[in-house]
Amino acid sequence: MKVKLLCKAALALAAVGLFASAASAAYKSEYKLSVVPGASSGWGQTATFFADCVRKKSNGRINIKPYFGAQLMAGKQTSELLLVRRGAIDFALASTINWSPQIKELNLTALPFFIANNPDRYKALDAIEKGKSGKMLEQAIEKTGVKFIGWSENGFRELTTSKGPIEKPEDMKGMKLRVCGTPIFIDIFTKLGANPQAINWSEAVTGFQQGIVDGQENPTNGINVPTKVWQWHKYSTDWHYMIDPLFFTANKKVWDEFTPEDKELILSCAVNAELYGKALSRLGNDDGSALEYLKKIGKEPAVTDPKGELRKNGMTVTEYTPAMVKEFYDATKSVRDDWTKKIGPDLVKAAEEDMKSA
Ligand code: X2X
Repeated sequence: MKVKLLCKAALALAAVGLFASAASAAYKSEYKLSVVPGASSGWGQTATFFADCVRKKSNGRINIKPYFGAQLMAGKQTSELLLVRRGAIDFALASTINWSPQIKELNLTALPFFIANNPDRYKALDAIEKGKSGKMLEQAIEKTGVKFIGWSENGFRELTTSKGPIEKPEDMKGMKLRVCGTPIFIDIFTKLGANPQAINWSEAVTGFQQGIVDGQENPTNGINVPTKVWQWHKYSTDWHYMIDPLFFTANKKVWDEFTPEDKELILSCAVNAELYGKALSRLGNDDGSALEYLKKIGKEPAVTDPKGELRKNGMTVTEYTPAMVKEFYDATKSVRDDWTKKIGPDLVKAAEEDMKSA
């Protein structure tokens, strides 16, 4: 009897072993991770951090390779969702901005001055991501047939211009500004009297060199400092008008092929990558805890004062007071009203409630 039981147990163990090795044998030799900007951006560094973590924890069994500069979609950043769904891309560290043309709910964090109008904008954002509205966003992403893995952050988007400074809505009149090809941006800047030009990021930098626009908007830490924006622009308007949360995502079939243990492993790396990515994004904008965290994990960056870096390179940085934000908040009311209808009033209301609880 005992022998029989032992035999059965051994057979069962062998079956599990076979199954597990069959599953990992089926793994691809490389998983492609899509990233829109370059490797030195905060976004790019977060993607590398995640891929390294997964490779290390899996002893090299799971090899995720970041592809920077939107190269997996030939520069067309708003095609990323389609390519992840089709399986041409396995993983993406995606931006809400680039996926919002297809997933209208993702315009929530692009509502102008919606989050910036809170006393603590990072707390407000975290409350959204952890709250009911965050769940609704995750569901909207997964409804398209991809796996949501976890949040990260490109950062609050600040305006950099060759003309300036911009202190009130009137100062924006006629400014030719590069934006990405996402409709809400056109509405915001048109409403403010500027002249928005939709250009993919892959072509934008050459455009800045050629001076085809007067400015652009992107996060200071994540993009503006790494691209040395001072080469083209002399003013940074720190109005925090919207934030660009990033999220790790995977093709559903690719995800489903991982064993439960490997899914856990990947999810745990995403948790660490979120902490790392947020620290990079918030460095110099918080009470010092971002820098402390980066030091603790041995990842202190070369530039620890990104705003100071802009000033050091000759830029005028205009840091908005709540009263200045309020003026822009009022000036963009009709855009928030229109887009609330498109995004879904229930989601916007849930986000307002989440932010109140922050
Ligand atoms: O295109 C941009 O500005 C960028 C790099 O921030 C995004 O992909 C949203």
